[in-house]
Amino acid sequence: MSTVAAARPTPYSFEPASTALLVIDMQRDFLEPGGFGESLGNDVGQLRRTIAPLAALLADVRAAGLTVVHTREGHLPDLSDCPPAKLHRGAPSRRIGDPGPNGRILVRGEYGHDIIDELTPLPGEPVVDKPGKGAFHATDLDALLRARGVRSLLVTGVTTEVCVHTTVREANDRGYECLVLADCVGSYFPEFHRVGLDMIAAQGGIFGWVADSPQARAALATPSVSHPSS
Ligand code: TIU
Repeated sequence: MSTVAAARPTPYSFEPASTALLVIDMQRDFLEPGGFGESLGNDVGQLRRTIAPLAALLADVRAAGLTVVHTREGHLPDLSDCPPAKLHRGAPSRRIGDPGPNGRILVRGEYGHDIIDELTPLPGEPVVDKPGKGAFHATDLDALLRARGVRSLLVTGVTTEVCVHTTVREANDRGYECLVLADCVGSYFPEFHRVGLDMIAAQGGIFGWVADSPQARAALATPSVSHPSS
């Protein structure tokens, strides 16, 4: 058993063998110019501070042998899985499916849809393609996690108040215990980031727990003996 004592609102304990690191949508389309994030009017540079701590966490998690699952938001080339309201979002001529410097915006198989070089998945690490904001909606993520016996999720990626929040809410309702790592999630809006994290930990941890990644890495490095509650 590992415990992140400094997690809020209470210490967070997890069994590494039944824990997965979830890396949400660290795609060029959200982190680099010319993609979906920028087409919505956002400063994509806001998200880059997550890359270094996430790369360090990923290295430790891989070394500890935890399950690692990556997700990518995007759509089929014919856009048949993209709701009209989502399709019409953003600046005209720079919408989902339109050509951009990294290929067609938010379309599966395009360069911009793929994960940034710094966080490239290793062979064997599942990459879940999702059409929505939540990683459980219209995907096999739940089945994939259950097949591996995963009960706890270390949650990272972008953006804090959109895909991370939606996924944590979905996971919480499915019984997963989520620790969101504050320095490894990012938003285009610093205020939404801060409040988004507060919302997760408020009301006694209504959706989960929040901590910084160095605290989680320290917990992984110093597992304690499990004391089953009576
Ligand atoms: N727009 C925004 O903040 N995010 C998204 O559209 N997708 C994700 O968060 N991945």
